[in-house]
Amino acid sequence: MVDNALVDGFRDVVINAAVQISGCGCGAPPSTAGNVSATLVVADNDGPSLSVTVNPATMAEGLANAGTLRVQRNTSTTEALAVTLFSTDVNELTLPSSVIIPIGASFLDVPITTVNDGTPDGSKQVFVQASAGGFSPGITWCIVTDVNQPDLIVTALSASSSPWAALTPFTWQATIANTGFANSVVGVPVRGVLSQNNIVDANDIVVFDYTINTPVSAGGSVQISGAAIAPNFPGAHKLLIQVNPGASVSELTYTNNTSTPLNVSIAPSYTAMAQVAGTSFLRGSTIPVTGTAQRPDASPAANESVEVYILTNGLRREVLATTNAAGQFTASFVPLANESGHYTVGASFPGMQQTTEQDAFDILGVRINNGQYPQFVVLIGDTLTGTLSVTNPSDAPLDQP
Ligand SMILES: [Ca+2]
Ligand SMILES: [Ca+2]
Ligand SMILES: [Ca+2]
Ligand SMILES: [Ca+2]
Repeated sequence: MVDNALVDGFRDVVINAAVQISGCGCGAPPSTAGNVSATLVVADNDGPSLSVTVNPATMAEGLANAGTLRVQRNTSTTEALAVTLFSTDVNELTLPSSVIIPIGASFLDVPITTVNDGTPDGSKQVFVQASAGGFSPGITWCIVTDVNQPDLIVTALSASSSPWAALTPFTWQATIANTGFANSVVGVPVRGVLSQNNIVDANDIVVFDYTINTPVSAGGSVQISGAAIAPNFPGAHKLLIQVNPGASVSELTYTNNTSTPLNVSIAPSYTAMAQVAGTSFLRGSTIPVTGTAQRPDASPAANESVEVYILTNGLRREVLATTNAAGQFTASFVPLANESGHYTVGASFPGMQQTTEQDAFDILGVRINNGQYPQFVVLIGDTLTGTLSVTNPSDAPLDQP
């Protein structure tokens, strides 16, 4: 859902997916949400609006104080505000039909009552809404269940500060909470991945697999931590951890098992420097490039791939080389037969798209008539007069003998 800073009011959006609600972290139960089409009402939060959150997202049946609905306003608190509350399924969840956010308060916490319906009906999703005249309503979902199962979620994630050097260890810490109604079994898996988005999927790089070696008691939490090796993928990533990634352990909801992403980055495990012997070359020459690669501790980066990049006029070309035991490399840049101009060169860990100039050279040559074959129409015995452009695209003067 996009927060577009416009006063839109209600809009209907047809979705075909499992719904995950950011406010409560809850979603459609797996048994009902597999692949359904539904109309999602997108409420506006620009202008006077109410927002609602339910805590916890999953509640047991038959409790007078099963959880709390927080009703929040985004307007001045100088007056009290009467709010109407609505539950889509009063056989599962009831709320007071109206409440008043008092003067001076921006929100009100309302107790939620869940209903024992006397039938083994599993987990039910209930939609709750708060509305008031002149305000966009607040909407959220929660789950009312009679299933005696755990519900594991990741409530905190941190890691040693990045950039991490590639191929070196980093440490991570997380809190796994159980918001369900039974203790979890021993041995629930936890997976850590590096992702480019906020979802654990097949494109991600798995950085660790961990096993929780204690039960997590209902209503309780455990701290877990470990060390893992930063993979050789320099750049920006999101660290995500997911508890019970394969749904191998039964729990109430599987859509709330992934952590909030933690932005991290990985630095290349070595850097490289390139140089070209000489400053000017004749057209058609192969240009020899040499250099060295080294680790962050200044030791040689032996037997590693190095990308040599050659830049001219916005064109970037790459030549791959491999370092020897002393971290040295050689590469050959073969220009096109007729090209000339000013070139800059550098070397890096492969794939970084670097453009930093480490050395420069010129390929000498002139460009006549802007690269077109000159054509002249002349009569026999006539004298032709005119001009022909001659350009020196290199930075080197062409007045040397
Ligand atoms: Ca029920
Ligand atoms: Ca029931
Ligand atoms: Ca869960
Ligand atoms: Ca991903």
